[in-house]
Amino acid sequence: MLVHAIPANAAHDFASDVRAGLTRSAQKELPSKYLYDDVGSALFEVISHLPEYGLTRADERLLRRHADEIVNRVAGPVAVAELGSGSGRKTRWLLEALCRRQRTSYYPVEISRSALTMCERELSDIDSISIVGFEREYLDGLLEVAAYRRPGQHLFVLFLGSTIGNFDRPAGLRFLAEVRWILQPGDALLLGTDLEKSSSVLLRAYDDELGVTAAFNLNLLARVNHELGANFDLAQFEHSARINHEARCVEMHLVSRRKQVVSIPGANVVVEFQEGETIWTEASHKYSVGEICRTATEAGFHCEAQWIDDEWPFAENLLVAE
Ligand code: AVI
Repeated sequence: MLVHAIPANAAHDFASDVRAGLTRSAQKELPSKYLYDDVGSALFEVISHLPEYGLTRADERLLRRHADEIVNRVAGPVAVAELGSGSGRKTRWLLEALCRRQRTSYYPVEISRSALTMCERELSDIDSISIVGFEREYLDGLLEVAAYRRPGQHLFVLFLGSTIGNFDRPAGLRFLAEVRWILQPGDALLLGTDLEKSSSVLLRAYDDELGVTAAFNLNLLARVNHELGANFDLAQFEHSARINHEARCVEMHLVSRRKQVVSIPGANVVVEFQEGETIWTEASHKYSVGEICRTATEAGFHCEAQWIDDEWPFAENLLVAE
């Protein structure tokens, strides 16, 4: 696989985001995109196999069962761009269905180099596929992919796994509108969205018995230690999953077990934590089926079809650019 590498300012962005997030006078926070260094990506892969976390299996089940139908509803010929490909395991079903119809260029866009490598290992045996990875932020990568478009070719964009849920609702709408702006009429977006479910199911899914999600969350502090020379004592922070009923999401926090001071030389900052104070690291918003179509329409798509899993409430939404 050819990989287009990320521009060199990524380390600087990390340092300034850490500084901005941990020096806020209100709730301290770290952006969830930084959960995915090599260790974080590997831990997320394990989370996707946990019995409590049904999201990835539901996504995969829908793609496996409906791949032909989904692909048949997309006007061709197409090139496929996947925003946040992860390991690529669940994408196989769609790519195999497409490759039965046409030779297919597949462009995974990922900020994690190791995820791109895993993705290529997983998918390169498919007949009639060519893979070019982009180690980029989603929209930057999609802009580059769009520049590769051949005359008469449509783009089929995949945004699976309910990653949209990691944006708050207004940011999710803005993101869809920006994707739409890059696309042309008739291009398609397959959007995977986790649906609303009970608080008890969600709390188990985001605070599993084995502690894998806790390790995934705490690894963010380990990353700040490695990359920015900080002295976070991981034993002095605890993972916590919380339901935010108003925002209809589940949040991950890291709770300081005591009053403590942490220095982060690479971000040029010293941070004080009170006992019980938290760093908010992620929100996973859950959607209703109707809301997804309304949001898509506002962003300039029409909702062509939806497929809903019968074991774990999750929807695959095929959106077509107007
Ligand atoms: C990637 N994203 C959709 C996952 C989610 O469910 O929000 C990340 C995750 N966080 C904790 N467990 C999984």
